Amino acid sequence: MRTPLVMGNWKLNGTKESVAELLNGLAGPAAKATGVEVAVCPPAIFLGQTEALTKDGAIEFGAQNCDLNVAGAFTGETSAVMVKSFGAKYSLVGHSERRTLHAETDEVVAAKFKVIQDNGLVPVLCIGETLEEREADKTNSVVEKQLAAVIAAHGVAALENSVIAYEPVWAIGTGKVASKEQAQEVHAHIRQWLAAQDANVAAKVQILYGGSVGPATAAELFAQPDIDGGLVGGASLKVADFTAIIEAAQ
Ligand code: G2H
Repeated sequence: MRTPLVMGNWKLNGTKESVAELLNGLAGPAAKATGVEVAVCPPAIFLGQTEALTKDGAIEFGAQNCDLNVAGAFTGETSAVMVKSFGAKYSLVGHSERRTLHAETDEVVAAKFKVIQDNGLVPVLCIGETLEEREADKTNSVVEKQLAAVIAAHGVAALENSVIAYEPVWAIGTGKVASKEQAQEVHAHIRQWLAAQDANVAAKVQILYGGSVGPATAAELFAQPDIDGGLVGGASLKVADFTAIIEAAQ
């Protein structure tokens, strides 16, 4: 009942030329894909180009981050209003690289979640534990705390019109993908924990897995009952790999 979503997170990669090559290369495979939503999150500077090259609607797109403010004296930032004006559907929020490299706390992430949603975009809320936290058996409590910050600020119903991406930090960009069992266990926990608060939200919300997803691992991950697709970094930068991952979700 939940449509799988395969979303590329390009991070800080690309040039005008490589973006054109990648989007033109993905256009055919995305148009042919059935039963799966395809999206990419380019760096903000490429949003206009992405809008122009995805006119057929087969590929949705979003930002990787939005500022807390929608306009004003905030040099270097990008606002949800700007992102929306390019026809974007999504914005990532709380990616672990933002949390660690830009000191975004749970509270900041919760506030950004609301700004993104209030301006007509679907927030893709990224959560996940570090290796240290996993080894200390804190995985469940960490993801609960990250979700609880959004729920405390905006209510559980706010998650209905959002996507959750579970990305164990130890699996991000490391080549160490969580096993299908490890990922499913956390996804199921997230869904059950949400269901205790709102069964409807828990049943509807797409929970993506992220962390070194590649063509070799995508199918078994996506076959898990509580994994509704993937947030894909490195492998989303290659037409052949991302195409294979889209196919694995069908
Ligand atoms: C996790 C993921 C995309 P990668 O950050 O968000 O990146 O697939 O390169 O681990």
